Amino acid sequence: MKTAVYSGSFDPFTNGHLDIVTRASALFDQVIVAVLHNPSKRPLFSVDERMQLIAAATQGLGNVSVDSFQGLLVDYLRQQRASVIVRGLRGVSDLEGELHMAQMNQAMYPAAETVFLATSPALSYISSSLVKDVASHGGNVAGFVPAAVCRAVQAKFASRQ
Ligand code: COD
Repeated sequence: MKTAVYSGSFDPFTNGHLDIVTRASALFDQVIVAVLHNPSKRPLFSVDERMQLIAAATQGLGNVSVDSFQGLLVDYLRQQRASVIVRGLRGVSDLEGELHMAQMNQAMYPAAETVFLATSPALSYISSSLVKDVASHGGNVAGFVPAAVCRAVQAKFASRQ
């Protein structure tokens, strides 16, 4: 049984993230989408909100589950008996940071491999931070995020005005 972990901040979960999970679910027996709980950051969505939105977006994928973690990703992998870290690569700007993260994780936990999936070209410009920026200025983000995320993002910014 090959279990892969797709970890991230997912604040919020975008169509780019969904594309990576969908493709990873075809490669591995089980995929856990793991939301980092980072108390030092002030996210737009709480961990619970992010988990609910990811669960709604991935409900059609039978071997995908959603969880959260705190601390080191490699400790979470050990705990879940997972052996693969899935990451998405949007372009060369992602590469150096991602490479160092993969190498550090490998040094700490050699039993795990990081697998990079190249972003689908049509989705490579989408990022959580740009989605938040567009929505904060009243822009429509329907083309960039799953429908439930779009409603939730719009509601967040409407309640702040
Ligand atoms: N298309 C495809 N993939 C995408 C897109 C897109 N449009 N947008 C983002 N992605 C990919 C990213 O490249 C990434 O692989 C993944 O989706 C998640 O992205 P984010 O931005 O939500 O999450 P990150 O990159 O901030 O997540 C970082 C982690 C939480 C994974 C990392 O900080 C971590 O593991 N922290 C735990 C502490 C730890 O172990 N530290 C040591 C690390 S060596």
